[in-house]
Amino acid sequence: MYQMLDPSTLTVLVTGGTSGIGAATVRRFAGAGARVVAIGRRAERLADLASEYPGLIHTVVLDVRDWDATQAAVAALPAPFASYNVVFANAGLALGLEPAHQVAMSDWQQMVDTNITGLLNTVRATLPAMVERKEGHVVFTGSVAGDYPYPGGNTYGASKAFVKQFALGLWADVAGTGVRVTNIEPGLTETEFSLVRFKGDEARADGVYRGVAPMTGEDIAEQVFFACNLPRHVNINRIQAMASVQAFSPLTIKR
Ligand code: NDP
Ligand code: 8X3
Repeated sequence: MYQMLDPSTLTVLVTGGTSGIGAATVRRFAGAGARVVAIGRRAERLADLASEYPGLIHTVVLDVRDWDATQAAVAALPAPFASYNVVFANAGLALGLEPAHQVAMSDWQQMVDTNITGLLNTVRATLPAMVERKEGHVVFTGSVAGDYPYPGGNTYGASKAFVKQFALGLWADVAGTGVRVTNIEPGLTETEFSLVRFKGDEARADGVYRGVAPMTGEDIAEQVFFACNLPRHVNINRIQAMASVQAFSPLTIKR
């Protein structure tokens, strides 16, 4: 019988825990007996989540774009949550689908600040302690958008290409220290992602998923759970998954 890790030995720090993939991952791990640090900006969402698993979830209201606040939040974690051995750097967003010559500069800045700087803040604030403890796992939410370009994906896709390459570089740095690194690259997944991308336009967001079966936050959480519970001599470098209705765009010729 193959021996997976016992999830109750895991303490999982999840950024973007208030919604979608992150919230599903919080529930997946806490439901299996792991301790979870759930992080996001929306305090009420975090409180509701914590009430579902009394004692297992510690919540932190944090904007990951803020380096000082991220460092302070990690330093202030109480026992036993301070002994985290999984960090799921998942917080992120896409804003708009405009072509590069029309997009609002503030949208590009927010995506870079969150998807790149926020992710780096999360890693730098948490990694040294895991290396010191000789046990840990950094998991990222990349995206198929980091592999395959599409019109209007410009900075969002580039930010996820950064995540892909950073994950490989990080693995090159920490392999052999006891810390693992995995990049999860989902495709179409129904969360609040499109509502955020289209700035609250519910009809447009719903239209993305209408008439098809997208993946769900739970589908992605299961992939994170699998990668983290494999025995410690195994490192999954990346998992790329698409909804079974999704595929690549053809190359185009503009006439
Ligand atoms: P959601 O919008 O449902 O969740 C995004 C999460 O990120 C929220 O919990 C939000 O929390 C958090 N977040 C955003 N900005 C910040 C910030 N500055 N500081 C802290 N937390 C922040 O979308 P998803 O669950 O889909 O997105 C999760 C990740 O998955 C993202 O990185 C996204 O790019 C990626 N992804 C999504 C896909 C999809 O099709 N849905 C496919 C591939 C990748 P709060 O607002 O409370 O701060
Ligand atoms: C989200 C997937 O295809 O909407 O990262 O960019 S996609």
